[in-house]
Amino acid sequence: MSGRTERSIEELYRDDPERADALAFGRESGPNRRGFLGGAGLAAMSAAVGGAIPFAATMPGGLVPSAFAQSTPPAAAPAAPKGPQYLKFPGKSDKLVVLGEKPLVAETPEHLLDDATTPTDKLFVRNNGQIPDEAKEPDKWKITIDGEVNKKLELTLGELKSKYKPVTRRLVLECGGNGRSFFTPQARGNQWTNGGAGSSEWTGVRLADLLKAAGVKPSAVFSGHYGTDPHLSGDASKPSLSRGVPIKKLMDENNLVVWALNGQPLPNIHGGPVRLLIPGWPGSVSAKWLSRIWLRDKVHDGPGMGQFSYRVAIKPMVPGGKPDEKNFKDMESMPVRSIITSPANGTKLPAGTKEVKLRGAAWAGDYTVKQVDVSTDFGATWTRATVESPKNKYDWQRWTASVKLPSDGYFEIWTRGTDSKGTMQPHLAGFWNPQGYGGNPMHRVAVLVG
Ligand SMILES: Nc1nc2c(c(=O)[nH]1)N[C@H]1C(S)=C(S)[C@@H](COP(=O)(O)O)O[C@H]1N2
Ligand SMILES: [Mo]
Repeated sequence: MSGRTERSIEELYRDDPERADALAFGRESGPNRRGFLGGAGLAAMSAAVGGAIPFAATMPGGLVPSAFAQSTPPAAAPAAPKGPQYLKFPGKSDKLVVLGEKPLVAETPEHLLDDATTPTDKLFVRNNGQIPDEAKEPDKWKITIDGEVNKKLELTLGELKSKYKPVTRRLVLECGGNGRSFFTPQARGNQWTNGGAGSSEWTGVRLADLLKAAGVKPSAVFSGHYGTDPHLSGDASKPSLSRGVPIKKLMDENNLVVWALNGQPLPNIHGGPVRLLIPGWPGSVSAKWLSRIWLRDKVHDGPGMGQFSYRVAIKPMVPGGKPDEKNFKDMESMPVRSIITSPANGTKLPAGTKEVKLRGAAWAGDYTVKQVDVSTDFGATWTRATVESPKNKYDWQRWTASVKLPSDGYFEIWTRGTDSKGTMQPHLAGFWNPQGYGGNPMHRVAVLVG
């Protein structure tokens, strides 16, 4: 050992993952490295972070402590990047973490989701294609509702604003792949932790009002949503993404055609001047730069539909195994998820700290969150958090809790949400699928006391 002392395990991993692995596991990084943190490894790690790990005895076998898990590059990655890459984009926080550049994708670290209403600069960004140029005359932006309707509807944004009743709601927008990085083996796609979500104030008109005006025919069973963003290849005839929902979900009165975010005109990067917001389901159905909603007499087949996109296995499959398309169905409601938004992962607290106040958020797709529990001893014992009501349906729920610590040392704080159906967050991302949907294991933050 070098004798250096890091401030936290997180930093140890961030600055020198190879050395951190060598300390913990007694050898270089490798595919089998996950899963065993031996007594010697633990002692080496404690020495390196300058603190004991008091609850090591109850550390579940096979689990990598959160501080490691969150900053260890996937075993299959060719070159370990040295720490996260931060977003540089006008109007967006430079603390968002870039997950992909082409297309541009960036997530919000959990501790930046500490506001009750997610500010626009902190809301995650997910694109599948190119980012279109900003509309010069937003009020002339046109959307069309056609297909299985009595009367094709063509409306400008100006007409939307003047002819229909505007509503403002705080709604969770969450990427279908949120939590993907927690799958083992690694699933295909952007490696989201928990930061592909936020709850902001959205203003627009109810989609249901527009559908009523168009007159939905009984033959309409599904929708297809279109935006104007060019395909990554530059081929303008190919949509970058076009998904849809069954008619029952489409008619939900909580769906909005949106033109403002947190009281300001919807920024171009978030799909301005007009986007769809269909809360509770994968974000991919909430088309940005909305140009058309096509009502169809069969399931939609645009890019992003079918095969393994936004789909989960009907019957559990072997993790990493060969998927059979017939065993897949569209992901609908997002699963229950709770996050700790304060303290941040890797926080160092003064020696002698005996109590830590926690803040967080929890949400559960189409459902509500009925309970949040927190643990400081790897789940051996749990403390009930105080969970607020959502501001309106499809909002997230803020929660607070206070936990006691028995001594100085390294602790992990875990949070576990339970939805209104009684479903809890699991310890691990289960029900593996090739593109990694539905990963919602408990969120864990590491704190070092003293
Ligand atoms: N036209 C269009 N709409 C889109 C996308 C896209 O690539 N093009 N991405 C979708 C996905 S996958 C998500 S998660 C959300 C992200 O919205 P945001 O970038 O405003 O956070 O937009 C959805 N709407
Ligand atoms: Mo997404």
